[in-house]
Amino acid sequence: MTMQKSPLQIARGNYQPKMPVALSGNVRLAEGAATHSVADQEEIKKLFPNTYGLPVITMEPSAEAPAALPAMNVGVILSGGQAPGGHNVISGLFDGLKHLNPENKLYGFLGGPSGLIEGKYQELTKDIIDEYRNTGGFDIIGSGRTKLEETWQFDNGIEVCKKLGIKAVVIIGGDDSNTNACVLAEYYLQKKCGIQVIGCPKTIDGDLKNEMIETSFGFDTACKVYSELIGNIQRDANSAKKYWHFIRLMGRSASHIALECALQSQPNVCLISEEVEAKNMTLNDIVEQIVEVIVDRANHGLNFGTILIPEGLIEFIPAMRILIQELNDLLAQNEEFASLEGDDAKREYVKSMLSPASCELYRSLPKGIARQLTLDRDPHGNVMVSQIETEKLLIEMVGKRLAQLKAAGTYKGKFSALNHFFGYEGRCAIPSNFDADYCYSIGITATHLIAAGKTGYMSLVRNLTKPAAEWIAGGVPITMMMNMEKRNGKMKPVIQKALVDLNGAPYRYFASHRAEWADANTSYIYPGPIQYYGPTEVCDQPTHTLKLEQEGK
Ligand code: FBP
Repeated sequence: MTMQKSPLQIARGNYQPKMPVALSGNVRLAEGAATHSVADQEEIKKLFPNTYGLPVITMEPSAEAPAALPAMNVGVILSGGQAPGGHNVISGLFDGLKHLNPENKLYGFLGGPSGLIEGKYQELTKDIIDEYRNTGGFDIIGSGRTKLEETWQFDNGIEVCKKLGIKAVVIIGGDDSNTNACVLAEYYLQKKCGIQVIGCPKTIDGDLKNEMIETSFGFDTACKVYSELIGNIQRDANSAKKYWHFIRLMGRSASHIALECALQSQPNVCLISEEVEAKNMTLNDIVEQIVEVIVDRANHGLNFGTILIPEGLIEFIPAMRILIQELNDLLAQNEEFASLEGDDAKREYVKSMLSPASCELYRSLPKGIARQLTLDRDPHGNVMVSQIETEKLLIEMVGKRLAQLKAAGTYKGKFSALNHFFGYEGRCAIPSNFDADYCYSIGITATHLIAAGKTGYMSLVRNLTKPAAEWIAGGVPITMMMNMEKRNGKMKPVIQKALVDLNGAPYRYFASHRAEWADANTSYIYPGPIQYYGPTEVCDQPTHTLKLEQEGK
């Protein structure tokens, strides 16, 4: 059965991603100086003797055609949460491979990393790839969150790759998946099995970025989708003038998405988890901050507004963090807890095991939220913050506080609140031109790294605030991004996560404007939907975050 398509889907199928000049003809790889990990250099060097210290690579245009290479097979894995542009990384890989040698083959491992371990795969042919060019989603081969960490998994991977004649595996994932890519690359070098591993920087959360990686793919599209929705809500709020909208946004621990959406839409309040932590704020402090804005606007006759809440907020409130840590330890492989029937029994058990301070906090939370805090962790040990309805918790607490103020005669407004959570709405959107172009280049770049025999590298495309023709492509050793962190009670080498930098230009811009956005002169921006065709200033703009970080504007 042929897939039915909208006119936009059909048009996007024919879109030609814009590419850096350096990737459009023959390419040579230039190597820089040896690198070091971002921290804990001695430990990381010891753990990664074969992949530590490799040079950064830059792709340069070359007048010479590359030496003909024998045909090769490559495997690709999509790992973790969906992010717009994943299909374009795969199309870039496919086109790059076929350009090098039409006999080259690309295999997709199905359902994430488990596809490699279990030998579940599909050859990706031109017909398949053409169906998915410039589309959102990860449905071409599916994704999964299986953690690649055990030797038996790596060894199964060798067997599967040998069977398929696979020379290299490309892992498209976030910080945890790329950490695994590096561990795998090191193991395969130690085993001398000849299988290369290349990572690609994916996540809507925007927290996989550093000195070399300017942004992860998907962040641009997801933020544009959420900002459109926030803008629409703001226009509705400004028309009806009767609701306060509490909008929680995906993004895991980091508040990059909330911050970017605030820069795009100028809401009345945007909470930034990293600031909450730096100021050691309690839940009550946050409530007071929101209440102050609501009361002030009510004094001007405005009983409406928008409040953005990063989904990871709860983990950054110091007392909550302690509670969550205690719950993590308590729930880790706890069969007694798992065997309890019903929410009440579980709640009583948890209360009996917590420290007195955490127990008090746990008891003070609405039951629904307390239950959400005890839901299963993901395979990397993370609390699934997307399941915790912080926006409802805040509505309840703000409502109670306003009622007190009303009773005391210091608040005369009306408080009617609506809750929203935007996350899944943006993760599979049709990639913006930025993400479509960026991802295609990431895929092509990965092919060149493979052809040059590189392993333990992340495919890199930078200079992203410039037109695509001026982008710089290359590779960065994954060990360069690593440090040691405590995971499940043990120190482990991991890619350092980038949280919002409170000294960085995006946050500073926000902090210096938020008072204007909060006050009675409503200054909402209505960004409107992503545009794929039209003037470049409408269609090809990167995020405000990227522009502020790279160019200070
Ligand atoms: P990645 O870190 O794998 O890119 O996932 C991003 C994310 O969308 C987070 O923002 C969110 O908290 C989480 O995935 C939700 O996970 P799930 O898809 O398993 O519900």
